[in-house]
Amino acid sequence: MHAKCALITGVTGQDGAYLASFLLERGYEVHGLLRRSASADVVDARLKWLGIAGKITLHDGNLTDLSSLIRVLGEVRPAEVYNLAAQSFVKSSWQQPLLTGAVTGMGAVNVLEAVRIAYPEARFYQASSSEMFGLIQEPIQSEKTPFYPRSPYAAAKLYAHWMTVNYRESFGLHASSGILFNHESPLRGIEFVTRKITDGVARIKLGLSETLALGNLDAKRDWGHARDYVKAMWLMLQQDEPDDYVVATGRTTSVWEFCELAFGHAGLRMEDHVVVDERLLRPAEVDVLHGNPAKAKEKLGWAAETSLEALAAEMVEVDLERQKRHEHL
Ligand code: NAP
Ligand code: G4F
Repeated sequence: MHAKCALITGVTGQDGAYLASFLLERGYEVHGLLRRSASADVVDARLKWLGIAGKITLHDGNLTDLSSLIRVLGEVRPAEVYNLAAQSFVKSSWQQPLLTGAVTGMGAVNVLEAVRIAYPEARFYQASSSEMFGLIQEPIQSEKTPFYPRSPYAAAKLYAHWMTVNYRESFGLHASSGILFNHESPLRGIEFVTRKITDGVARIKLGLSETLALGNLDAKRDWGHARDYVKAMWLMLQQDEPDDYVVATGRTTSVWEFCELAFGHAGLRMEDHVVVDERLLRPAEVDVLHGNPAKAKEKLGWAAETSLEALAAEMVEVDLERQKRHEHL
């Protein structure tokens, strides 16, 4: 039987790596878009960590280059396209607003255009974000909650989100959006707060440093495990009709509380090590995100499987091993 074929943009990122692994386990032929880098030796580190680097066909391309996307879509003719590529770090989006708009916003439209022009039979997934809720308009956010983006990143994601809806309604594409709340893992980029904390805990535990500087400890997020969340992406593309879904755990926790979990797992007290550095505060903060995943549960049969305690423990353990072996990711 011919394997199902999927194309993932952002395959070298956290979610791309877990999704590729998930699809390979289900017998998919997996293709990924790879942007050219002068550091080609490190760019597939996450795929190597999961032991799948040699199992994916990589194609040279960039979200800002429509011609490369049309070429890859035409060559691969995938049944499913997952658009995960983005400038995804919110804080950087104030320093690079135009690049964030070009990649995170217009880049998604380039992928939609490539699908429409080169292979409209493909089902399309857009990586939308809970950041779009920003200055929250309801205490618990669902698909019906109005958006209020608070960063160039969130504004770019909102544009991409509505363009996905528009291509569905205008051209009949099977285009779905997952409004995913924060999800983390040992493959999370080191600049994001959970990974920064678990890496910091490992360094302090091993005597490599004494303090960890953080920004707003009162911010609250609905944190899940990336491994669980890629399954929701796949389930959306298995539905007869395309749609939009909130994907979340339904539990919100402060940065402070995540620190307590991570430091506590290593037998440390966060109060002895965490310092607040005002330079790490953001020009506009998203104070709290708290998702309602009822629709994903009802229509997709999806629910988060990993507790925050288990997630923090896994991340601390992996970072301890990495620091002991002088490995970096
Ligand atoms: P990530 O680790 O930052 O990965 C981003 C990926 O995009 C990387 O593979 C990166 O390639 C690629 N990329 C960046 N610019 C590109 C360009 N111009 N052309 C082609 N590829 C490009 O992000 P993630 O955490 O896996 O998130 C995946 C997606 O979900 C993103 O769109 C993110 O905004 C969205 N999202 C994430 C979360 C979350 O909590 N993780 C929640 C909601 C939505 P390099 O490896 O070369 O840098
Ligand atoms: O880990 P963060 O940088 O993630 P943020 O901004 O919530 O964005 C992530 O989740 C979004 C989904 O809601 C994605 F769309 C996006 O791509 C990304 O994956 O920050 C989380 C919170 C913020 O409130 C931040 O101000 O942690 C706070 N924080 C406190 N100290 C810090 C720090 N964040 C970072 N990165 N570094 C700190 O030192």
